Amino acid sequence: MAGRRTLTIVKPDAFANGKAGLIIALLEKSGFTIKAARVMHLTTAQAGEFYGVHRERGFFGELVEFMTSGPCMPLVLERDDAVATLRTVIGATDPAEAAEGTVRKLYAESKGRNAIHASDSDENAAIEAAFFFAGTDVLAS
Ligand code: IDP
Repeated sequence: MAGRRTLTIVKPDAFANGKAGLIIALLEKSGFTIKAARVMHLTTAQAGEFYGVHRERGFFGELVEFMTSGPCMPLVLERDDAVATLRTVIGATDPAEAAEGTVRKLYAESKGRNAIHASDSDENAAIEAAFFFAGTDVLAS
C-alpha cells in the first residue's frame, strides 16, 4: 500500500523569487499537511550527498551550485498516496513540459531552477526525510 509521507524541498530559486509561501499554500490546498519543516542553506557536501544518484550526470555541478546558492526548505508532508500525488502536483522536471496548475508550471524558471523537489518512491521518501530530520523532529500522525 502506498505510504502517507513524502519529502519535498522548496528550492533556492523559489526563495529568491519570493514564491516559497505560495508554493506551500498550493501544497496545503492539494491536501497535504506539514509534519516537519526547516529553512537551511545547504553546504556543497550536503547537496552533493543528497543528489548523489546524479553524480555522473552532466548537470551535477550545476545542480549542486544551484542548490547551495541560497536557502531552501525541506518539509515532510502527509496525505493519502503521498509520493504519487505530490509528483503530480509538482509537475514535470522541465516547467516547459509541466501541466497547467502544477508547482513547476506556475513557479519554476527552468529545468535546473525548477522550484521544488519531491521524493520519487516511498523508500526514497523515508531516506530523504531522515537526511534532513531526526525522528523526533517529525510530528506523529
Ligand atoms: P525531478 O526533480 O523531477 O525528480 P530528476 O531527473 O531527478 O528530476 O533531476 C533532479 C534535479 O536535477 C531536477 O529537479 C533539476 O533541478 C536538476 N536537473 C535535471 N535535469 C537537468 C538538466 O538537464 N539541466 C540542469 N538541471 C537538471
